[in-house]
Amino acid sequence: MHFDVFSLFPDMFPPYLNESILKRAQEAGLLEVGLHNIRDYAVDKHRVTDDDPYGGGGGMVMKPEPIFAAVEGVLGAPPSCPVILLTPQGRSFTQSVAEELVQEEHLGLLCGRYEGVDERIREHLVTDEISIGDFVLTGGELPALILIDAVVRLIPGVLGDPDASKKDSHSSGLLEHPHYTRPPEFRGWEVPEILRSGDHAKIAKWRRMQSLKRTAERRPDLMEGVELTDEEREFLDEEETTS
Ligand code: 21W
Repeated sequence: MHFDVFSLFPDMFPPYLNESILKRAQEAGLLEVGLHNIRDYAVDKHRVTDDDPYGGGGGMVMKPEPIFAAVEGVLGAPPSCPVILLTPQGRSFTQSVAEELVQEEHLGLLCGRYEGVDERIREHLVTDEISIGDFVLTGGELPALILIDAVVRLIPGVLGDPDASKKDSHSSGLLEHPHYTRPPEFRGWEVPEILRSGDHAKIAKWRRMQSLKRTAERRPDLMEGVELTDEEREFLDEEETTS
């Protein structure tokens, strides 16, 4: 999969992209990320990329010319792939959006700064707008990294276990059960006996019940789409009345 990122701060990307799983994905030829500095496409003497808003008010707006030149220079005119603007006004990024985007071979990611981009960029260059959540950041660079991270781990072969991403809590629709590793006792706190019993059917059932209990407690909104057996429903009712 190939991403081309357009930003005023492309140096923010390599420190994250060049570690761990994303580094390995690039070494394996499963991921390619082109980093493009929008300022390199500004042709005036001072290479200006922003300007005052028409109509007045504070803040600066990213100018259209350098962004069109950068995106069309790299991706063609019109661009040969989707161009996603990271913006607080975009549709919310979720696991299902990540699953949709991993179907694409090539994506352009445009990172805004300041108060935002000239509206003509949205109207005539960008094909999709994505927000990573309802909080205010300083720009689209971290959102672009988050999008890349979530999408790349869904590319077959990127995670060690080919089915690893299918076990994700957000794919099953439930939060995960508790995890334990050695030692069996730490500061007097023991690992649940059942996990050390070797009885895999019992362990699977315990994990399912823990998953349901956690999800019901912490994310009741996620329980909407979950199908429960009679036994699971009774267990949850019991948990609710005893806690
Ligand atoms: C933050 C740009 C605020 C524009 C007065 C009223 C990309 C982002 C961003 C940013 C504004 C994402 C204002 C979640 C985010 C991003 C920078 C406009 C200014 N002044 N997802 N409003 N959160 N943020 N507000 O911030 O570019 S995806």
